[in-house]
Amino acid sequence: MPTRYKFCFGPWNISEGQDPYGPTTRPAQDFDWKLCALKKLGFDAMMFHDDDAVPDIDGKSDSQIRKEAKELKKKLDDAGIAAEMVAPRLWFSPNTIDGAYTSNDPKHRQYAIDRSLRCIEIGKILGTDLIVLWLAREGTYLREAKNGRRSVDLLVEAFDKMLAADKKARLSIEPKPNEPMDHAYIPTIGHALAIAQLTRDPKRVGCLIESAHAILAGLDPADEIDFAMAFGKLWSLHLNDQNGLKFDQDKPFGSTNLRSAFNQVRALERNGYGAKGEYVCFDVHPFRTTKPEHWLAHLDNSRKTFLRLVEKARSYDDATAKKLIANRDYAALDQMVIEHLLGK
Ligand code: XUL
Ligand code: MN
Repeated sequence: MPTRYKFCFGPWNISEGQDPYGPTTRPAQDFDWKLCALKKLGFDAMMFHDDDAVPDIDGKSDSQIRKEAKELKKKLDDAGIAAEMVAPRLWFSPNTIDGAYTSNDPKHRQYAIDRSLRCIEIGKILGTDLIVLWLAREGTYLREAKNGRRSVDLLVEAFDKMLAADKKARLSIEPKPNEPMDHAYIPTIGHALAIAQLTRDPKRVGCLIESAHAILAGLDPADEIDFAMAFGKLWSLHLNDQNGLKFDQDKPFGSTNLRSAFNQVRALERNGYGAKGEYVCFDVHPFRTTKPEHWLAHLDNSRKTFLRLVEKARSYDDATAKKLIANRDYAALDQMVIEHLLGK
């Protein structure tokens, strides 16, 4: 049975256009507007940072957090929208300036763990066991500033505390090789799956692949998908695009390299991604130039491109490809792929 894919994005994907060099270019919209937009576009789920779910989380008590998470759950249920995951935002607070789980300050490491446990509680209330860990500041600007071996131990210690706190929670590590750090400690899927083996419950530590992050690591996102799925550990996905080794661009899926997007879709198809309920999420942003009336196009377009590429993957001439491969005629194979993507 071919997969019927389910789609997802986060409130941060309807962003306002600010960059390090200039202010917003679109007026802010509130959460209800974004949820309504998600529903109108026909998406199935929303992904959350802990403070997307409960704003100003650090200033709130546990009971206040529970109350607000329950209110959000009701809102999502009423809209018929699922919460795909919750991710602790461990890169904004003054307590995470020097990293979170790997900070050199023990008080700050404790903050990161306490906040992660709160995030797991929010996930439980929203009905998701998936906790995404983008380890934004777990790395260095200056290699001598931290001990890399100790940082691995600290990461494992933090993951173990989360796994112990909730026997159902699954940790999905989202690697990114750089930005904001010069070098991150968990830059690739290989690192994420290797560190999983050091934890108290490796079966509950998997990964999330973001196309742009793989490209920034100089890797092919399709190979990363095949690798993670060979371990049964691709639990979420942030499809987008990236033009070379620059800042994290979060372009619409297929915007830079349609052939790479095609190969990512082929990898998802051959591994049965989605069969266990996994969502296809688009971690894409509108261009800064986008007018408010075109604000959702990057999300709608990414899904359209994805679905067109699913058609292309399913109508790919496998029999001819096999013959060309057997004859080592890769020039003809190359042209066959190009013509298939161009259409007749
Ligand atoms: C950062 C990134 C994040 C994570 C969620 O590059 O991709 O938005 O996906 O924390
Ligand atoms: Mn992402």
